[in-house]
Amino acid sequence: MKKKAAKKAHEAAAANEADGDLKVAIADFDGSLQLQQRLKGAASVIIGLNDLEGTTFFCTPEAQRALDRRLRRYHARLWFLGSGNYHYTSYLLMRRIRRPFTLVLFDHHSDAHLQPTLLSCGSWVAEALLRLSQLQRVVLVGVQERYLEGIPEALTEKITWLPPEKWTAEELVAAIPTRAVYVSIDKDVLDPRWALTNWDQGQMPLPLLLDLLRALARARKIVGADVCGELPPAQQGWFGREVQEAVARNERANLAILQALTDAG
Ligand SMILES: [Mn+2]
Repeated sequence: MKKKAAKKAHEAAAANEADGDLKVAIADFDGSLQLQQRLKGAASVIIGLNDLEGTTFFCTPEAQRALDRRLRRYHARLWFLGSGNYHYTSYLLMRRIRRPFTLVLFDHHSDAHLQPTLLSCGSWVAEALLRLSQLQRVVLVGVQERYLEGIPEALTEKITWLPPEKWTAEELVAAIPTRAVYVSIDKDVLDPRWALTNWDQGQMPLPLLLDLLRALARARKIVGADVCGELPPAQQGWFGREVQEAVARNERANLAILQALTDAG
């Protein structure tokens, strides 16, 4: 009994905190954020996850249960997830939302292709549309048109794709039918000038992304957000100057995104 009550109080305290300042969490799957000292300084918590198996690209059911258990007690509003290989974590975070909401996804890929069995960085949007009853609509910003091919037809009626000429605050807000919004940002949406990831990238300039985020926060209630698209250390090695420069570029983008979401409250 006592234990249960204490746990409840702890959870309530965490929830209250989340309503005030923007709390930032780092889910450290791959060490890709380890060199981003300023970003780490801005985080309330860094959750070590690199001992979990079955989490790269795909998330096995066992890994999903373990991940859920580890993340459950943290109520941050902004999550940094490392490289795009772990983008499916957005699905687990959105599962917590208890009211009708819209997912606004800034990504070069749609992440909406169903895989037969596993949750993955390419399927999580499809899984969310199929399984999360509170998710009313997905708005895709920055997705290249060819990546819309192959999305199951049953899902497309709940997806709005904004072509480049509609990357404006007005068009974006008009596409969102709910007050509550969850924002997910894969930095592969950005032109490589502004960030370097391990996937092919789009052409969005960072200042445009920041403008859209501020407009979103003014017009709607952002109930949660996440950012991925770091360079995975395993693929790059940490010591070259080019890698250092890429990490610095990604950190600048991350801090600017954090700032845009903080300004807006
Ligand atoms: Mn993605």
